[in-house]
Amino acid sequence: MNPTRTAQDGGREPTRTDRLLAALGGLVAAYVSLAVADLVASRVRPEAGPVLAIGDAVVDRTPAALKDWAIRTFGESDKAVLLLGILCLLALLALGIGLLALRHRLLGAAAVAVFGGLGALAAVSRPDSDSALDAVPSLVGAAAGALLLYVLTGVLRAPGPGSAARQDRRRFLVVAASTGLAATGAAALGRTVASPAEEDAVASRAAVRLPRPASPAPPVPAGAQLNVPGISPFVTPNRDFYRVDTALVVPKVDAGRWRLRLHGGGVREEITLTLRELMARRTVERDITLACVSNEVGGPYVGNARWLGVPLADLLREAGVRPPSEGGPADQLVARSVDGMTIGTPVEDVMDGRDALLAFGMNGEPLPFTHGFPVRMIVPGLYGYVSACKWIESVELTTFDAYDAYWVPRGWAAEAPVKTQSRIDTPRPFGRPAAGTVMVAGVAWAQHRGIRRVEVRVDDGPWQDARLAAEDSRDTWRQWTYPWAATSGRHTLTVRATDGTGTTQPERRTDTMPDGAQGWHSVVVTVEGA
Ligand SMILES: Nc1nc2c(c(=O)[nH]1)N[C@H]1C(S)=C(S)[C@@H](COP(=O)(O)O)O[C@H]1N2
Ligand SMILES: [Mo]
Repeated sequence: MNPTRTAQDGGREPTRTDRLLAALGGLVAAYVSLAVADLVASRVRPEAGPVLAIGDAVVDRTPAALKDWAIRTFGESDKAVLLLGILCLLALLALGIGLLALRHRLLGAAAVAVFGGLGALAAVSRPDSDSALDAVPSLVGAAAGALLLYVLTGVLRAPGPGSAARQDRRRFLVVAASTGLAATGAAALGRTVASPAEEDAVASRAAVRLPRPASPAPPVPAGAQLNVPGISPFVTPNRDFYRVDTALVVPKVDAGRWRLRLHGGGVREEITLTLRELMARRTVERDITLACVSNEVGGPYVGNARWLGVPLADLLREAGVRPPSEGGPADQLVARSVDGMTIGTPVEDVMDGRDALLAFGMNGEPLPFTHGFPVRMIVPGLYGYVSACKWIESVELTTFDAYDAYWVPRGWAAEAPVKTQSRIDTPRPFGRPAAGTVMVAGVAWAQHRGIRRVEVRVDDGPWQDARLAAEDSRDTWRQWTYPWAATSGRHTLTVRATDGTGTTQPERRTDTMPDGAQGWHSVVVTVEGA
């Protein structure tokens, strides 16, 4: 302890209680600054809040292998885990800053300001940040936090021994608690009262009237949906559809302000479309199964929906774009989203006659915000990260040589057709079905090639043909069942599929990185009874 400094500042010698309170003061100041920043951000732009901005910066700088691990380990909670980690780290720093402020009031306040500056920097350096206004939440929050810390430590260090010190501590606690409570209340209010921008987006979605498709999807064949408890439904309801993206806050786009820009190499004339103009074009409706490259064998990141949209190839032809096979200069189509995602798709695939869509409808309703409202891409046969750009705002024609889309420098393949997969949905792993006939059932997919055959094997027995549900289209998954005469004991069930080209899934499991997992899915169960 340095008595000179204390004397210099006119305060008494800090005790252990003072240090404890000072650390607490740091924590409260950090909390208040984040709450104030959150409140301001809720009025400006939710993504511009410091925690989210830092979170986004971390997401973009996370090595791909780590991110893939996070998706696999924490599933759709990966984002919550990341934010919790950031908050814990900030809390530790705040305790330290509180102690620092006890020694040097101004230095402590300055440290809070430095963190505010970092938050502001992260917010304005986001690819989707188009205004210096995004710095405001962090800066205002930091100013509030710095001021509070300055005041709190001032109270702790007021001169006077004994009973005066006790009074100071009481005052400290009253100021800390009341500011903390007030900030909490204000931030909570900010969260519940939608910002004007968000209200506009929600209203614009409610106002969308989907056009009647010029080319409707044929009705799903009666036999495509099997009546087996526990099987994945043929059509995945929107609320159950998996979600994978890098957005910490779901972008809420106002459809009235939305524009799609088509430009780049081989485009005769740049095209800009409003949603109304896009929906006025020739629309098609198709059932298409979407899968994520991060889906492990047997994993949940796959779903099937009825999409309504406009053929991307129509638009490209109209703009004068030719695929490479017709001598066009661009072999890569790069889609950009409002949140700065870039997704590269082979121009050849988009223009080879498959139903590559700019989709605005999903299972009969406008795209949910989480799935890309107002418009996203869907290309049958390609993993989502190389085809399914959500919240799309532009399409650029370029080459694979000239440009790497978001995931490519992070170690994922530039081109990634979907690999054939089959999954046992029921019985569940480590299930305990009763002896007798057990319906083994699941789904198999090989988008754009179709599924020709599914086989099931019990333990090391021979492969047996499963019964395939009717095929809806080769772009959709197919359900299958196998009635198994189950005998008691532990058994391993394994499935494999053969696609429309006659190729059977290889046995060996591979990693999801760099272009999708393959291998057979198996499930171990214990059959009970006779
Ligand atoms: N803007 C944007 N679009 C995106 C992504 C993203 O992170 N941002 N993720 C892609 C990935 S990896 C997949 S698998 C699909 C998932 O679409 P879904 O969330 O609607 O299921 O969206 C794709 N489109
Ligand atoms: Mo994905």
